Amino acid sequence: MAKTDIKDIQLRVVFTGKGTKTIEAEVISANGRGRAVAPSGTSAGSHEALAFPSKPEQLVKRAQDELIPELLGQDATQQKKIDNIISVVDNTKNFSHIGGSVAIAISTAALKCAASCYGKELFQYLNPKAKSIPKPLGKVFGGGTHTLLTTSDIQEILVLPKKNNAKANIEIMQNIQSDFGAYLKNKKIFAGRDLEGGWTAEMSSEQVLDIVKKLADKHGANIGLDIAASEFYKNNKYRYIDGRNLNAEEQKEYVKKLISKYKIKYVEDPFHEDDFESFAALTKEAKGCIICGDDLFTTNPYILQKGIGMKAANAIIIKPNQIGTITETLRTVEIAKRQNYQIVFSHRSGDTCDTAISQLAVGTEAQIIKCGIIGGERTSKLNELIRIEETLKH
Ligand code: 2PG
Ligand code: MG
Repeated sequence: MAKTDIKDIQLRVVFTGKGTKTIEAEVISANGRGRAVAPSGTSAGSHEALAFPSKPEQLVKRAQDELIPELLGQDATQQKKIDNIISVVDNTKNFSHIGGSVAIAISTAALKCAASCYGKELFQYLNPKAKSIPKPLGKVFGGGTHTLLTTSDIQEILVLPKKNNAKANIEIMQNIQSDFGAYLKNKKIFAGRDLEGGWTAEMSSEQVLDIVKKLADKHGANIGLDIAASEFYKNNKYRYIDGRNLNAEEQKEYVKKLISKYKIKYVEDPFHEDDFESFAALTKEAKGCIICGDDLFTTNPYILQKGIGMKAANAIIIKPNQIGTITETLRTVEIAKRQNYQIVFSHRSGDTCDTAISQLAVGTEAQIIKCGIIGGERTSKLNELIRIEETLKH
């Protein structure tokens, strides 16, 4: 048995920060090992891999019976082959047999095992030439399905700091977050935290944006939005809590108004997940703004190709668990880069302290990483960026 051959794979059920169960995988070879946990989404796109077709415990049992025997003895450095075996054993289009969470946990753990066999960090193993750190994009305020307590339909009001240094940028996000907290306290606004540690309160999106804009200007950041519009699109209209029911054209005008009023630099999912036409129109009209597809593309190379053909968006969210394997994730990244789409690696609202996305973001030379502001399981990913930055300087 070669030193990089897989000699054991362990699977277990663990928890995300949201409190839901998920899958952890450990892939072990003679001289390396890798551990990875599948994150899970709340506002999941309908074209994503099916994370949990059965209970997590049943998925572990199924993988132990059907998948792991096929993977034992395989070379951990042969990522494509490993991912192909996972897909063949699953034998569905969206991992609805083996489970997307099992697939991405094993696939990522195999990659980490391969990197550790060579004594390298994942980003270096993936790309020895990688040398830049993505800018962090962090959520200050949560609305929509990420919270119980809000009058903001927009799921995420984000900030994108302007410095070229991970630590300085993380500090800027933190300062904005804590100043926003001070504002809430001062105004005696009853507030809580959303699923990703963002503030949440009974405030409208525009009330929040008025404050965040001032704080972003003060600390040196731009503003971003994840509208997650599929979540409030019902019977052909965007249905806002304040009673507005907007058609696609009106939604586009409203988003454009927000972009110009608050000088917004990043807008994710401004329309529902199948409306490529409106994405294309906004991308054309909102010059200079990053228009990013998350639920629109679901990290799927075929759906991305369709978007490229229609000129929909100029950036893509990359969430490995949306597509289920590292091979397909990297394929989507390559296609996007060839078309000059910006790459935005992203966590999920149900996440853990796994730091793979920080490593993958650097390894693929992504421009942006969206993994929240300091707090809970987001801290691990942000601190990992600081460590990687230090490695890159030496
Ligand atoms: C999103 C994400 C992460 P979820 O919509 O971009 O912020 O949320 O994981 O719930 O899909
Ligand atoms: Mg999103």
